[in-house]
Amino acid sequence: MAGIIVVGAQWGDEGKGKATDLLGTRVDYVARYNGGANAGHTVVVGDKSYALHLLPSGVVNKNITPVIGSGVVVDPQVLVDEMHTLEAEGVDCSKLLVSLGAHITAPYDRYLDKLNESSRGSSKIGTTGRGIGPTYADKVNRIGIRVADLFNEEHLRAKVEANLELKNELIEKIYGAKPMSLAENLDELLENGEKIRSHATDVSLVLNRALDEGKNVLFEGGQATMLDIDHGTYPFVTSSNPTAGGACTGTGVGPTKINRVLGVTKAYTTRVGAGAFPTELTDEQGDWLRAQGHEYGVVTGRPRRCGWFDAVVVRYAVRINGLTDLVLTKLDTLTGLKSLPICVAYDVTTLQGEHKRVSEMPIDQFEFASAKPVYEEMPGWSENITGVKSFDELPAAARNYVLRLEELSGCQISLIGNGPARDHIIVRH
Ligand code: 2SA
Ligand code: GDP
Ligand code: MG
Repeated sequence: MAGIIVVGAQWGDEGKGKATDLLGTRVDYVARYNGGANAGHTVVVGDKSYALHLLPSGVVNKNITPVIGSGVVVDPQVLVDEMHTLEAEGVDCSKLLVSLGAHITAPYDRYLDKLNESSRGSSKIGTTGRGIGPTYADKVNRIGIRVADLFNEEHLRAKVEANLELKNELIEKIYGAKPMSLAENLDELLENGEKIRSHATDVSLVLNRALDEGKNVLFEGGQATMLDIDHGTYPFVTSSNPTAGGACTGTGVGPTKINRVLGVTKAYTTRVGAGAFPTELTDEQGDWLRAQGHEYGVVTGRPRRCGWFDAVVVRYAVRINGLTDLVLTKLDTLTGLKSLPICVAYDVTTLQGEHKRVSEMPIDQFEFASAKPVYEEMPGWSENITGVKSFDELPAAARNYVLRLEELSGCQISLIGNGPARDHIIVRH
């Protein structure tokens, strides 16, 4: 029996899709546990690149059963489109299982996400516009619509009607926008509901039975630790729990069934959306990293903000998630730099005006927003390292950089990504 969690250790887009795909040869199920159509997980197989949003990255491996847990918010339109696109490319999605308890994103959620963002002026979160916040808000407010609700027209109509009454008041009175009709919500949900009906099941029961039978389950997180609603840089976060605990609540599997927790981190840092980012580079150096690393959003195409490796962030992720291993990706992107700054602490100002140096993540977001990075520098390397097969074959400077990140993070770096392809990986442990 083995439960493995893969979680983002920074602000997302660390390469979780690739890590999940890599481990896929050893697992029977891959289950998404949080987030929704805001996720963009890239899997490169041969000369094909798949951008997955709702489907777990394991879907591209025919031996794996892909699963969507109840902690995920499912936009049925995105799910149906994504399955359709993948099927057309020869990827079999017939084994997909979707929790009957997962909440669904309705057209009014997508609309409200966009209206809410455009009304916030300078305090925008920079959401993906996929209706994530409004869907989770309804879930917590106990007026959400779940997958099981899609399969009875009368019941669904009553729920959508009641919700629309509230939403349209908000849409018209607060946002001054055009209200939505029942038909434009209900028709889409009913039509897509029919298409996912055969996939809907009790995911907790399936996964627990599989684990009890000795099968391996990989829990794939969307977004990342610093975007966690409880432990991230609130309010500049997503509305779910991408952290390891979310894997249990988001699938109905207990923590005693988890054996390993893998945190994925880039060899530098990126963030998409608003919020403080202490090591951000807003100069040509940042542009260089964005160009080298092709740092653009997989969902929205937005340029990602780029900066140096932040050991305060990754050490925090090690603690919050109880990481057993780190997967370090994109080491190859740093090739060609003379010197590599690593953030080891922050100089912060408290709300009371006190200045201090901290090496642990400030929970107070006022303090975090004031953080100035304290750097140490490591020498860079110029040799092409893409596809190098063993740690010992890396240039000494690259090895030393990895060893220092490991030391500062407080967790073993077990896998090192040195290129986008499936086999661009160095296995250390
Ligand atoms: P939301 O849409 O309500 O979840 O947005 C809230 C914040 O969470 C961030 N967020 C993300 N950050 C990184 N990657 C994500 N997925 C896409 C990708 C992003 C894209 O893989 O590239 O295409 O823009 C993702 N999803 C949500 C978001 O930027 C907000 O800061
Ligand atoms: P995710 O959201 O964490 O799954 O990550 P994304 O797919 O949004 O972004 C990661 C990007 O980095 C994708 O384009 C991957 O193909 C690419 N990638 C992953 N690992 C590596 C690596 O080690 N080197 C390089 N050059 N690219 C990588
Ligand atoms: Mg992504």
